[in-house]
Amino acid sequence: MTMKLYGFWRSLATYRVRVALALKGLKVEELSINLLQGKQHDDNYRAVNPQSVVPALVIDDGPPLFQSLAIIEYLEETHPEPPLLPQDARGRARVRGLSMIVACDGHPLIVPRIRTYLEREMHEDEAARNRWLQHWTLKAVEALEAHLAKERETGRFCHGDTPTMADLCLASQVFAAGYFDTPLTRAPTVKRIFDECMKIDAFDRAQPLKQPDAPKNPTH
Ligand SMILES: N[C@@H](CCC(=O)N[C@@H](CS)C(=O)NCC(=O)O)C(=O)O
Repeated sequence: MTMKLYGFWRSLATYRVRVALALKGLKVEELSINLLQGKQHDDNYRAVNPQSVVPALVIDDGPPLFQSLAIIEYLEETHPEPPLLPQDARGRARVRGLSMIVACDGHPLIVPRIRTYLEREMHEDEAARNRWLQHWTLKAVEALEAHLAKERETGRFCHGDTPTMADLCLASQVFAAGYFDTPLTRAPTVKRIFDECMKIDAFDRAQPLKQPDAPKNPTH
């Protein structure tokens, strides 16, 4: 089996998939699509993912898989060990819910195409755009915190004592907070779980600045 992951060093959705692949011990060839240079809009990448977003995962000569949560669920079904979803339906609903706070509600508001639209179509200046990015980043962090701090299913990780899909999403959201100088002071549980995640090699090695296509002296 060969796997090709189309991604980009600072892509948070790619990060989620990269960690899932690493946790499951799957080897993948990574192909960098430079989002800062707009390469996601090139015809040859649109042939892979017509939405012009990363990640996309191509397995053997099958059709590309797209959307990070769908890809992670596919990996979970085809490579169940170690599990990234709980055994019980209620637990799976909680993990998926936490994941979606990030992947469906928080993250979509801060991606390059939204930032470009705010700038070019809405004529928002940089200060206003930064307010937007920080606001929506913090909202997702606070929503995670509200669940994690009070729910008894929270353990060393988001759901119990082993990492689940929710932790991949939480970690990606904390990288977003880093990109946009969003303090985590009001989210101590999120910060604690992030620190636990980063003790695991798969989370650490997948992090944006450790990718081969990351710049040596990055600016956000
Ligand atoms: N919901 C998608 C998000 C995909 C997405 O927006 N990816 C970003 C990078 S993290 C991207 O490629 N953006 C390109 C753009 O906005 O032009 C997922 O979870 O896979």
